[in-house]
Amino acid sequence: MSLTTRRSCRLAAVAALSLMFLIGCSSKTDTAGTGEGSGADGAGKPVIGFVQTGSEGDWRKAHTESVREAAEAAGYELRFADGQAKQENQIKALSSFVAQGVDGIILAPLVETGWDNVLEKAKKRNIPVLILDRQVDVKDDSLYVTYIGADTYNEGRLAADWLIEKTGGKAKVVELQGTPGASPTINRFNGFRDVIGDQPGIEIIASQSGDFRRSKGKEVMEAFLKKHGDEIEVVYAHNDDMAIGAIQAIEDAGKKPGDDIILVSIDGVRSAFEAMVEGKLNCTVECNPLQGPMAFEAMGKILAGDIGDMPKKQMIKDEVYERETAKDVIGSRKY
Ligand code: GYE
Repeated sequence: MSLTTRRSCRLAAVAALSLMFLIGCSSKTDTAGTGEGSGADGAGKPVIGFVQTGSEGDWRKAHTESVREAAEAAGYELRFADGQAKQENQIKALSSFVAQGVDGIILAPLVETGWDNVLEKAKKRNIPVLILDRQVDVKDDSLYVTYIGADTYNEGRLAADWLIEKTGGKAKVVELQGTPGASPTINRFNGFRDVIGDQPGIEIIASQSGDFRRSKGKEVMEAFLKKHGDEIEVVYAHNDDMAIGAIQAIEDAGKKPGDDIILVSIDGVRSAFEAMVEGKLNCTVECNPLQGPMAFEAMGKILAGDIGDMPKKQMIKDEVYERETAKDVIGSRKY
């Protein structure tokens, strides 16, 4: 689409939105619905709509902050939409950003599937979409420009490698899964299993979703302890928040987390390092949430039309941290 066509489309969208406001039908998807024109229409800064999953835990807080800060540093106007853990909210916010004619969209998708229709809308309007943090499973890959995030499949593998090393390949494990259908849940589930597959001594005796939340992690762990009691030797949690919830449940049951029950989780947030320093968490596999700078560097290139050699997937590298060395590194952690 030519620049003039895009601009007139944008103006049409702004006009349509103004009409919506006039007839008293304002969009309630929080800040997504400001209805102002984009930078290209004269307001100055390019406008990016950011659709976030929600605010399920410490990792997400750091992620949102990183995107906000990077947008400001790179001179963008960021319109923020909080999906509040519902895909339908995220889809509404995306449609609203398309109607506003923003210059670009960053989507952190709650779940992997169900995005084809709304992404087609953005494509039709020539609005580039960058997928951040979690992946999408769409029929047509040209519906987004690039994906930037962690290699969550590898994180699952790293957690399993660590566990085999730690236990000599013998353990009864309970697993706290993330949000059902989310790419990190699927990948951390599969990555872990692909590594323990040839370890007959490692057995997953229970596995359930704790929705990446501390409170839910505690609740599910309480149920696991009730049902399996002393049988449980290891907790594998798809994120640190759920592991911290599990630590509380283990303590409430009169056991010593980190010693009576080994815990390995993923993210590497500050509270996990604190738990490791206290000896209650044994290992965390890092998943870096500070993805804002990479996202805006890519967005800058996208808006400049410089995407010739841009990879479809841009993965951030992660490290493994153990409780034995946590006190030496906690001071240098950035989130
Ligand atoms: O591990 C978890 C958050 O999508 C990789 O989402 C992210 C995950 C992260 O809720 O803590």
